[in-house]
Amino acid sequence: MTHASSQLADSPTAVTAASDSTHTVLGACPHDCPDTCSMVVTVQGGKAIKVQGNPAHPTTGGVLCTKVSRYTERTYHPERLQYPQKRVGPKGPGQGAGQFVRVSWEEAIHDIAQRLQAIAASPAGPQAILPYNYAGTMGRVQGGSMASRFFHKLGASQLEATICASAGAEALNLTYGSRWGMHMPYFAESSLILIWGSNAIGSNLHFWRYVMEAKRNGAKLVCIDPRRTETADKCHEHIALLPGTDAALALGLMQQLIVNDWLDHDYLQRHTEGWDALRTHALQWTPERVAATCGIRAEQVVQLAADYGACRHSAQALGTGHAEKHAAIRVNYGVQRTHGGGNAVRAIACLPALIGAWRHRAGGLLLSSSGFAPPLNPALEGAHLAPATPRRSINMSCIGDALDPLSTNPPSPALQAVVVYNSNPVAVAPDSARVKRGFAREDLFTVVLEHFQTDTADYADYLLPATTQLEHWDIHTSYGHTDVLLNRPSIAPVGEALPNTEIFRRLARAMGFTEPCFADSDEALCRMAYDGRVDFDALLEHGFVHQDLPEAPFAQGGFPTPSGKCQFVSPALVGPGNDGLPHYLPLREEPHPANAEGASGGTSPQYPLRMISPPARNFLNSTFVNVQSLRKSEGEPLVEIHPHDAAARGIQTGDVVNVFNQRGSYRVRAEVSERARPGVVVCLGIWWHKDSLEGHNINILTSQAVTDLGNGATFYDCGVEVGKA
Ligand SMILES: Nc1nc2c(c(=O)[nH]1)N[C@H]1C(S)=C(S)[C@@H](COP(=O)(O)OP(=O)(O)OC[C@H]3O[C@@H](n4cnc5c(=O)[nH]c(N)nc54)[C@H](O)[C@@H]3O)O[C@H]1N2
Ligand SMILES: Nc1nc2c(c(=O)[nH]1)N[C@H]1C(S)=C(S)[C@@H](COP(=O)(O)OP(=O)(O)OC[C@H]3O[C@@H](n4cnc5c(=O)[nH]c(N)nc54)[C@H](O)[C@@H]3O)O[C@H]1N2
Ligand code: SF4
Ligand SMILES: [Mo]
Repeated sequence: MTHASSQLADSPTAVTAASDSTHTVLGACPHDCPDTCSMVVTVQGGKAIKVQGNPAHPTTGGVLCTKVSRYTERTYHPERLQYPQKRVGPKGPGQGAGQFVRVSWEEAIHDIAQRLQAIAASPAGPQAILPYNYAGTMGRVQGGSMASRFFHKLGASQLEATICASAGAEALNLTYGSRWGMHMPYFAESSLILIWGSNAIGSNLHFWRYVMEAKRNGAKLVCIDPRRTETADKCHEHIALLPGTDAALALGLMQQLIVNDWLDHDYLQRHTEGWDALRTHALQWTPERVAATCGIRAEQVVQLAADYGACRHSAQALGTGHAEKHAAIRVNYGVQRTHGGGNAVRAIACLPALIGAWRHRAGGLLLSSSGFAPPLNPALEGAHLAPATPRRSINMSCIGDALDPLSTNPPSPALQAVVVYNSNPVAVAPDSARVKRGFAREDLFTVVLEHFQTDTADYADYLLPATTQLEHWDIHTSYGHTDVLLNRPSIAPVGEALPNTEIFRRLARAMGFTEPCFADSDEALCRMAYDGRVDFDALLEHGFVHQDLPEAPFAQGGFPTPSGKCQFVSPALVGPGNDGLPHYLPLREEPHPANAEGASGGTSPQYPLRMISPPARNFLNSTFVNVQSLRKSEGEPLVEIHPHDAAARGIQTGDVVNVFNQRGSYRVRAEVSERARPGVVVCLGIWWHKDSLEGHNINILTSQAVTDLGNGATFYDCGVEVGKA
């Protein structure tokens, strides 16, 4: 680990200064975004007045996205939760419901501890308690640490973290052995960039800066996305394939690389495993078959393969001064939210090895860089406090099933308490009718740690005010770049808000947990997270440290798999009925009755449209939806529908429509637009249920079925029909 170089003379430093002076404090953006920006917070008279990008941090480059530039508006929002509250009235939103009274911290902590203790001591035992948390903050300290220690010591059920990235993560682990990939800055040197299942301008802005640099240098940009996004607008080619068909496209590219011999035979032979089997498999995917499967033209497949094949490397050419072209793939999580999402990522992840793209730092693929993070100190999470007997895990993507009193497959013992922090499951988890019915259970004790009264908070028995990133310490790694960042508090907590850590510290004390680790301070937690492996003094001084890592991680192979090779065939998957190769698996809710899977109940001909619901640019999942300036930019919830599909249903822009399927009905205004391709409707962003026309957001329609790998959520595998309301 090297120090950050202090490039600027006026590089900002943290000051804990007199209250009326102006000073700046270095922080880190806490949001679930691959960019993990370094922030400079300007504080005047004890109030944060500005949040800006740190110019000294290379990937941040002094720029934040619009959302986080508005961080002070969110922090000082008039609806910010400022003191602990206890529900009086019924659970949930609506008339007479969602009502709370103010209580003291002492009362709240005492009462919650008593309730949890009673459940833990009952015959059901502590596994009737479930923590539900995700990436409201990506910080290691406010996102884990004290809370993890608390739930380990308690012996609560564990939460299987699948709602976002587990299919793709598992796919990379199986193919490369870890979540490694290209470094973002080297995309600036690439000759061909495939932006595959990513709306980079909206959700990975700092990566997009490198893409723009490559474009200026003559690179060709290809966007592979069912929706014509703002990113697609700026690329040279847009391949608007049907959702969930990416594996077919990847296999079709391989077929063309093989028949035209655009292969790096030396790389394949030295650094890959299972090539003969993959070769035979891929040869079945002719451009015509791919075109029919993906809903695109065969020429698009042929052209893309030719562009990719033109970047073939060879051991001989490298180092001879012969100009090489470098093909880079930025694949993102958009491709892994369908039934076959894991296989799709595996198929795409094989491509760079076929042409030896990994030989140069400007070639290869990036999904996640999180495997490059220094290993976390296990003591931070306190796994040693856990009971010796194994505990069950509850899949967070199926929280509806786990809580719903009408569930046909309820967990045993039944869940009696849920403690929610850093997440808004009522808004973000699939199949929300069942999620809501679960959280509405009168016999469920629900504690929510939050900044705002979210959809989930409406169901809380206790609603506890948490601090924001400006008010607490934290330490961060990234899944886009590879630096480590420190966040220092810049202001005192708003109202009576407390950091998650402090809330769990107090709960631990009230529960009688006496281990000394429950007294660690937040700064101590930051110091111990990567102790020894990250220079904490450098973090304090610069806000970030850079890790020294290989520029081209797989240039000489060296994949962290058991064989050291890129695994086209995954030995871990081989078994009865599984050849271990990446396959195209149709959507579970595939509307074509002709599909082979149809016979086994996979078709839903009465729901002929495929719905996707990717991120909105001005929101971060369900965060920022209540920030007025951002909501104004985003407008209102919409369903985008292609003119052909709209005409067939007599729908015009501005009409209120029902989008519906077997799980529910979502009332929303239609926008007739060619941003949606035929057969696909698009609903951007996770609006709050309570802000939508009939009190339901998009997740009223999505399903709790899980992906082929990693038990992930299948948000974009969702058959629907649309009709005028
Ligand atoms: N502004 C903003 N930024 C965000 C977020 C946000 O909500 N708002 N969310 C953050 C989080 S939690 C995450 S996980 C990441 C998400 O990061 P990504 O998954 O990269 O999300 P997007 O950039 O929207 O890209 C998803 C794209 O995939 C497309 N897509 C949908 N289905 C398919 C498919 O089957 N195949 C292909 N090829 N494309 C498909 C969608 O149309 C969309 O344009 O972004 C993070 N950044
Ligand atoms: N239909 C559909 N649904 C989706 C997706 C999709 O593409 N389509 N995307 C999915 C994905 S990729 C993800 S990652 C999930 C995201 O789901 P979540 O991780 O639940 O993300 P958010 O909706 O941003 O909610 C985070 C909450 O944490 C709170 N929070 C932030 N910081 C703190 C803190 O320090 N302390 C406490 N106590 N609270 C804090 C915020 O106020 C916010 O309400 O949603 C998933 N849901
Ligand atoms: S949300 Fe992403 S782009 Fe915006 S400031 Fe945070 S890390 Fe940077
Ligand atoms: Mo996510």
